[in-house]
Amino acid sequence: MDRKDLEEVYRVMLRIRRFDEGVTALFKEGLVKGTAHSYVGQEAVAAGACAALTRADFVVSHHRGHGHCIAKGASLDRMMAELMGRVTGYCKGLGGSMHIADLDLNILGANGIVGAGIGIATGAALSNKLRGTGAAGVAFFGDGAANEGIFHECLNIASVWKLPVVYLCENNQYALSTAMKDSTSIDRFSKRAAGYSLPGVTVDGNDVLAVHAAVTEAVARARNGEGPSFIEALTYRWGDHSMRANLPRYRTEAEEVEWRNLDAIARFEHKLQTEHGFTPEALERVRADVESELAAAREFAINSPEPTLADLEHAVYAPHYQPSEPKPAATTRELSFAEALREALSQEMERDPRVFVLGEDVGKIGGIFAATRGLIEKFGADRLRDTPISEQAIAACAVGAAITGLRPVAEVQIFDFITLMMDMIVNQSAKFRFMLGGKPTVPLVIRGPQGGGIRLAAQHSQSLEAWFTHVPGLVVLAPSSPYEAKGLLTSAMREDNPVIFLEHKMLYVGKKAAVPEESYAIPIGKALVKRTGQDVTLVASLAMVESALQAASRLEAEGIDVEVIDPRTLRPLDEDTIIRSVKKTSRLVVAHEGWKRWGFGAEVAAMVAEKAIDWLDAPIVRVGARDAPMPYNDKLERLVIPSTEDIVEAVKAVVLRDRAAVAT
Ligand SMILES: Cc1ncc(C[n+]2csc(CCOP(=O)(O)OP(=O)(O)O)c2C)c(N)n1
Ligand SMILES: [Mg+2]
Repeated sequence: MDRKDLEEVYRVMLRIRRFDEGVTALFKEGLVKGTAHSYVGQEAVAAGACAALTRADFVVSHHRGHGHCIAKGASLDRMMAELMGRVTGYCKGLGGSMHIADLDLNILGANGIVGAGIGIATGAALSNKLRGTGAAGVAFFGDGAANEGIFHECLNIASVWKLPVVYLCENNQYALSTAMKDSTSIDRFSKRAAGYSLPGVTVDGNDVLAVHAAVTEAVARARNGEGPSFIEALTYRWGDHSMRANLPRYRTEAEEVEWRNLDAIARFEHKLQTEHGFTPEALERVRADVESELAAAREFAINSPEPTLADLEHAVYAPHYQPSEPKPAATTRELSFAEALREALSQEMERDPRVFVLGEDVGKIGGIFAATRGLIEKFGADRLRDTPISEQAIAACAVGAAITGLRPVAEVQIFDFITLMMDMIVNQSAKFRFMLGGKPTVPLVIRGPQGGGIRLAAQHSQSLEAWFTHVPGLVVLAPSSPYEAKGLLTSAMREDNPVIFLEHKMLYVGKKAAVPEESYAIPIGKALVKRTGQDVTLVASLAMVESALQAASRLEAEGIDVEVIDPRTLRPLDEDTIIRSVKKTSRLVVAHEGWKRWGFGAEVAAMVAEKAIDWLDAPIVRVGARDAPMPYNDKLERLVIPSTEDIVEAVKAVVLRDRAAVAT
């Protein structure tokens, strides 16, 4: 480092310290609310690491993240405004301390979920590798995060794929109140690196030049295609866990004093003066500059307006992809559900080089349900990525890749395994755009087979759509035929919001159907009236659409005229089409395979009750699975899943009850 660089590193360390000391004071004044986590004591880690990076390199931060942002070049004005919840802040006041990010500076976000950033960084590294940018990045995380499962999944996958990333554990020796010695089976985290064939070192995290040297070497390795490295920086936070925390003591005063005496800034000042010829006046000038920057940041933030409800509403979803409905296709063939999915993937991957697929067994064998079969021959192993059995890492790679310019499609081998991806889907992908003030997009698809009917028992047969339809920020698509499968998957890959794409297993084993040869996209949020009728509206999803149509044919013979609606998109729901139909028929039955209680049908029923109760002539009836896990025994499974007969009975109950009333 030359003199200018050394001065800049010093300036960054001071900025970090004075910023967080200022934030602590503002928190006490009530101008910074909620909570924030001071980085004071750890300045050398962020300053040393980021001095080894270019602007194109990325960092992923964590809850104690102000230092990383400042070191990567974030504006103090906009950071301070964010902490005060102002619209001029990095996240328009929607994210706060734990979510500051600036994708233009390749600061990919702090995180309120311990360990999640390790995953997002792994995905960002994959994206940089696939895009051939030559950039690398640093994942900062604490000693506590190094005991999360995602740490292990990601170090493994990054090592196997030789991703350009540096895992930097800021070991401040405590995770909230829990000391490392009480939570960790080894004395040095760097020893874990060997378990993943990575180089691992422990450095003095209060020596900024030692951190800088270690990260410089690791970044060079990453850029050379040699893969990830692990660095443990030993350090100490001076304050309590958070500004809000008011905890009983869990550290001794002697230990706190010992570490304050190892102050990284005082040590660096000494070095600058004794080894690099800096005068006390030169250092004082930097201090004065930093004080005036901070005063200006405080003023900027205090004088900034607060966000409005419109800022909030705009931030939840990026505009949905909206194609025009396909023209009647010149050529159609009969395709199976899997063939239709495969054709959508193939055509879209040809059209858009940003699309790639990852998941367990999706490459060489093309997925256990064959949705990706044969695609590896066409697109290669980089774009058809077989992964380890690491659902968290798969979902994390999708999130990290989606926020850095790619459009990943992640397969969940069986949908029940999505439980292991929940943080990445619900806390990360669904909220990323929102937490960052409504600017970024998160174009990813998570797809896979769900539902029962093929005797796979309780952990391989669930219909879990209600978990995802409940979450603002997600799009939930539910194809009911090969035609819908191709058209909806094409839209999903062009959509700028995270999509949960549900593929019912019975459709995989169901009939072939006519599918246009050319690429086409079905609009998101648009239901299809599959059959028109006058007596009752029957809303059905996924495999229940076929059952509903069969029920309608049977009921026709009994003089009941059923209108069947397939929402196709469960979220955002096409409420207008359903309401219009109910206003015509005055009766509603909803049929789905998920559990009836607290399910998708409950939402449709409540929505219709709120918007059209005056048009209803009969109570709304829901048909859903019995309130039990899926049994293995085939006769019992058939009793749990709603049958065509169940739908027929429900419709009759609604229509005939009403007719009986009219007759009497
Ligand atoms: C998954 C998850 N578990 C628990 C928490 C609550 N929590 C927030 S920070 C923290 C301690 C984290 O320790 P460490 O990773 O060492 O970071 P440090 O706070 O020491 O910087 C805990 C328990 C959380 N936010 N997320
Ligand atoms: Mg810690």
